[in-house]
Amino acid sequence: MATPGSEAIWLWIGTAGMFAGTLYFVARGWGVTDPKQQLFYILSIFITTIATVSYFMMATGFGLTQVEVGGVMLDIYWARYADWMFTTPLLLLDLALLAGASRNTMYTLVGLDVLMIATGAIAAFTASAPIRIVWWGVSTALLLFLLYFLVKALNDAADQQTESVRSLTTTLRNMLIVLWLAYPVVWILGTEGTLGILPLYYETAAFMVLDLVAKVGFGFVLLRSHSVLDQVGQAT
Ligand code: RET
Repeated sequence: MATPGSEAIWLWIGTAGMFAGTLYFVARGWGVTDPKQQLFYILSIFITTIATVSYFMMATGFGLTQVEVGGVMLDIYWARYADWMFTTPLLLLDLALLAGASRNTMYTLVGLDVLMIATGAIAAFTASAPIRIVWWGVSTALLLFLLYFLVKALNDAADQQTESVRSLTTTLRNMLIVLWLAYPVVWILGTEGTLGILPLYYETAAFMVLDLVAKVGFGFVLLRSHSVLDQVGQAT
């Protein structure tokens, strides 16, 4: 267990933001009785609850460790990877369920995603700088393939949806693509990438903003209209 530096401010803001998002989803979902709608609330609430725990762990230093790379000690927030390992599959499930994608599509998306996060975590813990970059490349390749597969699978499912479900699916899909592509960029520019471009303070701020938009922002857009969620699974 190490002590966070000045970047702790962003981790506390992240904790507060994830907690506020959780409370909002719980309050909004309180009276929802339709099981189909409840499932989207359950997923969204778990996503922000896991992130609240993870941010609190990081802010208090439990989620922080150090890795020696080329004689330099890097501060590595390992709790991020534990969070992402669970929350990114849940985000993909949210979108796949909304789109009415098949079970096989869901398994494939989750499988690719778990591999992407696992290889990203290996990158973060590797002692050799060049090998870190190789793992980063493997993880990024998996992300690109995942996004390609996602677009294709959602397109294939599109003709079975009502117009408003299709439009919400497209909005969330586009949000997901833009936000998720930013993660490997922040990683490689940040301390993990060992190129020394983005100091830990700014990197932590960037991940915090991305995490908040990708979880709370995504859930907010998803749960905004109950009448749209009502139409999930209805053919046009
Ligand atoms: C890592 C390591 C380097 C390569 C790649 C990565 C991708 C991470 C992603 C994370 C998404 C997180 C989300 C969190 C929600 O709050 C692991 C940084 C490709 C895509 C959406």
